[in-house]
Amino acid sequence: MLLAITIWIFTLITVILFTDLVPEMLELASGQWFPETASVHGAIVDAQFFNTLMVTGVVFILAQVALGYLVFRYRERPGQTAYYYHGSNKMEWAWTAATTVLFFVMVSMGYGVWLDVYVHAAPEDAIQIEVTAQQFAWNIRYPGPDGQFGIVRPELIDDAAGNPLGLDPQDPTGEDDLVVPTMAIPVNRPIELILRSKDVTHNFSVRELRLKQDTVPGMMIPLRFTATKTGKYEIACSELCGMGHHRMRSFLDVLSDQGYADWLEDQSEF
Ligand SMILES: [Cu+2]
Repeated sequence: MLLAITIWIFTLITVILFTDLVPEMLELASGQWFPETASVHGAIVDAQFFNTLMVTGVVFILAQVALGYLVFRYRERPGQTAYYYHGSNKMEWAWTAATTVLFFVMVSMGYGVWLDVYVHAAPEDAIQIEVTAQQFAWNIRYPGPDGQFGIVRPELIDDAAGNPLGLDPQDPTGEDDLVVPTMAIPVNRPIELILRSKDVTHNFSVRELRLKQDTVPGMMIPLRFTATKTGKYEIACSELCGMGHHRMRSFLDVLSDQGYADWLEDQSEF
């Protein structure tokens, strides 16, 4: 009896902790869980997260209530002895099927966002930006006015000489390439990032954009999004990548169209 009640009480406490109620009472800011979203797909990701939490929450509560009930129902009583029961194949089929259906329904709800970020080609007017991670910095490259990235050669990489990507000076398309340590983009414009890494696996992550993607040596991984709010957001490396991992960060400035144009002009003056 005591065990059954304990199970129910723990269930209740868990549910309360997961709602906004108690964190607010404890004066933890209710928005502490997620920073406000700043991208088109971010709102959908949040909705998906919320729906998943609701569905799993309901299943969790039902399962715990049933567990407590069974503990209570089959408690020790005089004259009652335990016996072996193989279980029900029918029931096992039923809940396995139910879980499978639930899983596929939830996957299909989030699938569109996944396709937009990783699979569907970016719109024509998307701005392409290359992001190359290295221990322990981010190199952000813009193709410049010609819209084309210059050729890079690994053997030409020379951090000390200011050529961290190994840009080939023989290649004219690379002459106007802009390589900077922080990223700036215009608001409400589709962006296509191309993620690369020079050494080990890093992870490009911006919380407000709801983006988190590994950068893998030897791979060019596309990441497409549209920022919806101007502001300054942290770009953090979210993959433990070595001793300096903690200081591997940069910033993303989401600017107005004019602000972005001004920023580009400022950069090319160097
Ligand atoms: Cu890193």
